[in-house]
Amino acid sequence: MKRALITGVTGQDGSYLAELLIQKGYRVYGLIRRSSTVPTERIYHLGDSLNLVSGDLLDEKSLRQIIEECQPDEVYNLAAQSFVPESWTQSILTGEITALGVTRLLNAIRDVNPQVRFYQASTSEMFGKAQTVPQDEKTPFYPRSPYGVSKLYGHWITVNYRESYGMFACSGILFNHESPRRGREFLTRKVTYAVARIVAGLQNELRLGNLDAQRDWGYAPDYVEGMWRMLQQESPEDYVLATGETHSVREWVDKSFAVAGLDYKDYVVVDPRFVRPAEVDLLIGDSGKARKQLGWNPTVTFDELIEIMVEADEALVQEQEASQHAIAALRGIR
Ligand code: NAP
Ligand code: F7E
Repeated sequence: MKRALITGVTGQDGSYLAELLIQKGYRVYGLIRRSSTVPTERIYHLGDSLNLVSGDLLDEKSLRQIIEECQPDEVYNLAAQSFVPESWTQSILTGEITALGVTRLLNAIRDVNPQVRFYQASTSEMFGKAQTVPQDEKTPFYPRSPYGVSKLYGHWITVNYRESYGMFACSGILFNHESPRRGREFLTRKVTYAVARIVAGLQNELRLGNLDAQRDWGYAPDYVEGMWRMLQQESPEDYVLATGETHSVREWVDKSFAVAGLDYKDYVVVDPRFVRPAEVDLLIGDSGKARKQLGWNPTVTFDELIEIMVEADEALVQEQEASQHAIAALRGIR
């Protein structure tokens, strides 16, 4: 039985990757950081098939202990401060987790078992002010946020440990990927959740920032499959995963409202509070290398992704409303 450790297991990708590896017969360990609240909403359904271990990317000793205890064959480093706007307000913390956290984890692996196969969650945000269109593994980087800069460090330290110490370390340069498990602060989910609340009569306005940015949006479960495939190759390499299509934020908004039979212009207000100090204007990936070498292909189209997310949020809002009503009824309020 192969053993895998996933950092960031409570996040969108971590939860899908844990499901995938459990399904493939792995013994899966998920690193979870100490919190006074319970951040296990996305992995609760996995029950005892997922083994939770306590640690933090800020604490190298905890990482070394975990590698010693779990003896993983593969480590997937998905943990990060991943919300771009927050990286301006918490720039040092973002660097500590998203940049230096990678070195801490690589050091721990190297000390305990340098044969471990390592996946680093790199990002299209490293292309930032994109120097070529589309972007592939050879496109020069030009990050536009403290998050992008931190991820670029994580990317290069992964390449460097591969070249310096012969470690099996891969960097997956993933373009935006979304799902009903996406955090509600990210654009796609912020919009689909708002649409569901508007349909339910709970909200009548949605405040957004720049509607003109363009992104290459795919479906998260497809992307975790690509991560796994990278670690099954004979030699460690870096790969871009992307759909090869780009769409504007406005298009995402327009189509999400249209799925519910609404016109976004009746609800969306542009609010400068959500405009970033520096924007990534246009991302579109060329994943030709991954398609050829990994046999990887995205399976969900842009329109299908929007439908999946709007429908999931409509169901979620109905569920939330029903439980609110049930609680209120129990208290004799209604
Ligand atoms: P996410 O939902 O924001 O999840 C981030 C995870 O990191 C959470 O489990 C979080 O734990 C954990 N984490 C944060 N700080 C930590 C620390 N100090 N120690 C240990 N764990 C910590 O992110 P995602 O969308 O799943 O993305 C997964 C990874 O891929 C991230 O590294 C992201 O930057 C990268 N990426 C994402 C995309 C995308 O489109 N989704 C594209 C390219 C790259 P808590 O639950 O405790 O907060
Ligand atoms: O923004 C614009 C915003 O926050 C997308 C992370 O997973 O993908 C993600 O980073 C676009 C940007 O994602 C709002 O300005 C307009 O142009 O959903 P987002 P992101 O910044 O692309 C990459 C690949 C990662 O690696 C990151 O970890 O939408 N936008 N109005 C808005 N965005 C947000 N969040 N909120 C708005 O109100």
